[in-house]
Formats: sequence, C-alpha cells, structure tokens
Amino acid sequence: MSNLSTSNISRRTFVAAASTAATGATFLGKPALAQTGNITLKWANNIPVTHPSNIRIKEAADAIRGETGGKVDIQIFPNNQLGGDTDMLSQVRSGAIDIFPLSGLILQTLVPLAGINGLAFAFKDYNTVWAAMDGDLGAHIRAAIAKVNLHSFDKILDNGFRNITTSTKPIVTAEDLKGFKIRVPVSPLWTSMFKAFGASPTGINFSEVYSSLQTKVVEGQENPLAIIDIAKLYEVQKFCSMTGHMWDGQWILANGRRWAGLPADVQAVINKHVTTGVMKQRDDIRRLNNGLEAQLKAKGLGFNTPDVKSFRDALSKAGFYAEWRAKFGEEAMGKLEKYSGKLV
Ligand code: X2X
Repeated sequence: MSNLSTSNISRRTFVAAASTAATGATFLGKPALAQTGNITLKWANNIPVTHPSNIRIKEAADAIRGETGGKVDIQIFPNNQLGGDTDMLSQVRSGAIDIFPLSGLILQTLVPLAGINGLAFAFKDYNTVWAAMDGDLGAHIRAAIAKVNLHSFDKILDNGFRNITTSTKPIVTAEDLKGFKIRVPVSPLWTSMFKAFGASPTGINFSEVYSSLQTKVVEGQENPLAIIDIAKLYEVQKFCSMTGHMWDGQWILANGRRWAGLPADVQAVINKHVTTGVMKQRDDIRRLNNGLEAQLKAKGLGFNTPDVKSFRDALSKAGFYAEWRAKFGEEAMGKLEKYSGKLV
C-alpha cells in the first residue's frame, strides 16, 4: 500500500476496492452473484408471445440463465397476462413486476416528458429515430424516468411508425377523422393529437383493443403493421391508411429498488444480453413493418396512401405543436428538434 496514493480516491471507492481485494466478494462495492442466492425476475408485457419483443427477450433470458449458471432466471409473462398497461405500470412501481417495457407515451401519465418522441411527424425515418433515442433526447428522457424511481435500460425497443386502421371507411385526409371514434392508448399526448384532428378518441389499454374493435365500441385504432398483424387486428378491421403519424417505442423499465439491489455483475450480464436482444428486435421490426403490407393485403386489409400534409397542417392549425411546446418546455423541445427540425 505504501506507494498507492489514496488522496484522489474517495473513501468509499477505496473501502470497496479494499474489501474486494480482501474477500473477493464484492464487485464495484456490491455483493457479487457468487455470494447471493438464485435471482428470479418477473418480466411482463402487453404483446403476444410471437412478437419480436418477446422472441428476442426470451433469447436474452436464455443467454442470461446460461451465463449465470442458472442463477438468474427471467420469467416472461407476455400478452397482458398480469394486467393491462396502466395496471402493469403500477405493478412495476410497487415491485410486483420487476421489469416491464412500456411506450413512453403511456409512461407520460407518470413522467410527462416521456411522451415527447410521440409528437406527430417528428421523425422522418429510422436513422433519425435512433440518433435521437440513443442520443441526447433519449438520455434526457431516461434521466426524467430515473426521478420516479424506475430504472430504464439504455436502449428503447422499437414499436414502429403508426398507421390508422378502420372498420368503416378509408382515412385519406385529415377531414376523414372528423368525429371518428378511435381507440388510442391511455396517454395525454395521444388523446390530444386525435382531438386536434377533430376525432373522438377513447383511451383504452391494448388488452381491450381487439374486443373494442370487434364490438364496434370504436371504429378504428392506430398501430404499426407488426402489431396489426401479430395481434390479428386485420380480422376486425377493413382499411389501413399509411399515415406514419408518429414513431413509438417501449422503454424497458425496472423497479428501481429491485434493480439497485442486484449485484453489479448480475446487472452487467443482464444489460449485455438485453442490449443485444433489443438491437436484434429493432432489425426484426424494421423488416416486418417494411414487408407486411403485401401479407396483410392477402389477409383482406385494404391499403391506401393518405395525404400526409393534410394531417400535419391540421395539427398546426389546431395549435397542437404550440400546446405541447409549452408543456414540454424549450429545453426538451430543443433536444428533440436537434434531430427532427423545427416543429410548428
Ligand atoms: O397499445 C398499443 O397500441 C401498443 C401495443 O402499440 C403499445 O404498446 C403502445
């Protein structure tokens, strides 16, 4: 120790390092996996088991089990088995669920800033989406999420650019949305967007979407093609309008206390495999959303290319961008507009 200067090392770091050296039992100041018992984590979400989000996370869970010699077991509960999104959000906060991927726009009920990437027509393509979400905008949102004691993993899952489906008529211009009964996820920004179009939106969790379309509680909904296909919404919808009105992704949220209590080496193994899984999931979703139109046509869904400018103009005219600029604030809007360009 005599030639080791401790003057620029904090006491805490020094103590942690010293105890690691002495016992080998800690890693970055936390107990290591070798010193703890088996760890079971409940991972729940709102989508069918055949969706890439579940396929890739199952692969990640298998790899994590393998690398930890079976000590870390991530159990996946897909397809709203543990409740709808708003319910699962309460459960991940209380610790009844450990890990839960959720749209930033639904998280907005708890973390207002998390809806910002859903501002309509903000992203022109995937390159811009990933630059923003893996860059300054995503970092800003994740910092806001941390304040409500949820841990969010570095990389957001892709859901995709969203398109409008209906059982009644094709949506070609913004005019066609006037008075239209549409399901939106439970989220202030989503509701406000469709009100600005003059539609009549109802906030409904995804767990109830198929039945609400089937029983015609609502005439339509909006989702990326991968969801429309995998959740079989084409069975209860006739038309799809390729509005691409917003990009949506799911932050992978963990209960803050549970995550902080995991040994650091366990956190590192989970992070590594979840990140690999997310990067593969993004590739899968991009491919699906680009290639599914032909398959959905074959299943009877009619497609049309709408007048996107009419939708964009309707929102500007209704004051949608001005309203949300005031709510999100200039600092956050600056982080978005660095990627999107000015939104007015
Ligand atoms: O609820 C939806 O529409 C879905 C499946 O796209 C989300 O998770 C936001």
